Amino acid sequence: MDKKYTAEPYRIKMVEPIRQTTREERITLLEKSGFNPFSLRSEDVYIDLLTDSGTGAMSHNQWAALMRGDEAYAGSRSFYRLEKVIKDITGYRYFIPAHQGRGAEQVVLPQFVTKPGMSFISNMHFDTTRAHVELAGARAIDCVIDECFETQNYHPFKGNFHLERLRELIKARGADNVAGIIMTVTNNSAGGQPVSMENLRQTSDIAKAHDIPIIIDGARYAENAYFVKQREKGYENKSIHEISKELFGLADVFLMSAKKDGLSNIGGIIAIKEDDALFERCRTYIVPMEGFPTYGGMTGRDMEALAVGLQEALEEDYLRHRLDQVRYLGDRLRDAGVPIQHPVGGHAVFVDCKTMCPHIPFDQFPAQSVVNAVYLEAGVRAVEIGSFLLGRDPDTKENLQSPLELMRLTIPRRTYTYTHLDVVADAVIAVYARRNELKGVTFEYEPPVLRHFTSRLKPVT
Ligand code: PLI
Repeated sequence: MDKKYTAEPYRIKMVEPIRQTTREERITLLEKSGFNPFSLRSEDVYIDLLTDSGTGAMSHNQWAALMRGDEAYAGSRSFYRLEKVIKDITGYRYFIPAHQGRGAEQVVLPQFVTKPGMSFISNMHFDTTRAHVELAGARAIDCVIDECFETQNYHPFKGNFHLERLRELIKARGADNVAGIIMTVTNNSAGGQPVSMENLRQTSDIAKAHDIPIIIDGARYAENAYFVKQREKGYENKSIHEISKELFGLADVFLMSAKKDGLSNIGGIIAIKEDDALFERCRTYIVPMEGFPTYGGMTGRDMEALAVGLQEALEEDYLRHRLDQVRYLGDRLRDAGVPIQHPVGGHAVFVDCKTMCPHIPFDQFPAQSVVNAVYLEAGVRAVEIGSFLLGRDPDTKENLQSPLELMRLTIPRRTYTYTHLDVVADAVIAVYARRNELKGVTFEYEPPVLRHFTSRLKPVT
């Protein structure tokens, strides 16, 4: 393992105490949570790796920018400042704010669903994106390369579209039944895996040849651009800004959960390249759903913080450290034999719990068992991305089997140190050592939708 790591490109100005609990306390807390760490109080978590969404630390410049917030209902100065930054980054003509990524999805995606029987095709839909596709009356089809599911094998761009399958899908369904092609960068659901520019270009060419709109789901577009710079020939000497601009040039619409690479605690972005009619429709819909088009559910101060955060997230010193933290945790686990999605992606280490615990069947949720064991071990909260999250077939009501059973150790931006990551690694390695003793879980209460958030579980005896 490369023991060296990139030191923090920042120093600490303010601290937030976190508390370690005892194992006895955690046994009680986990039981009370229904063996579902979503129901834990954050103060009972020592290191919180549930998500990188809205959990990052803001810089002093962001905190200072908050004070400039103009809270005018209409025409806020803060809106115009943010609009300028977004136009500069994307090169697009139009911007509408939303309260977060799913707010942007609920306004934009239905605009492309013009008749029954339509589908969106993505390398991989994130769960809220899938939900909004379905709520709009369309189907969500994933079309990622097979290497994405081979966790132990190296591939530099496991988020890539399967181009041949994409062509076949368009042919089989008919281009006018494809509502849009959604490029998820990075591909969150299978490991924060990047998509190469070459693959994005070819995907864009296919879409354009069939007159299909292209939408970027770019919550982590800056991390993707950094991977392109590191791994793709011809991009070594380009800036992250230039690489990102090239990505935006391939698409028609950019949707973003600004809670990730916007380095903000809240916020969403709708940016439209040049389609005046689409912009007018979205501007109309944003009002009843999110708010007036110059705030869209955000406060003026949050727009100010986002305007600064978007620019900071493109800085190479920041990105180098950010991705090296993830790499460091991944290396520590791999060196100890823990199976992970390899190579690690941009925002998290994904532990392959199907390989780790083959004795636990998919419908007893092996990754959820590992998540619970890691909490008991050290108060570290991770999240299951597998069959528990996937849910049931809407028709048969049978549990769907996910191709991967993953525990996501998601690293918030600028928040934890390498020492914290050592605590995480030690906990996961300790759980791995006694993986054969882990037992599955089953339902005590199962809600009808998005069950992973509020289910109560119990260990299988
Ligand atoms: O959580 P939102 O509504 O701001 O964004 C939804 C969303 C859209 N696309 C992608 C790729 C996401 O990762 C995403 C949210 N992700 C969360 C909450 C996560 O924990 O990964």
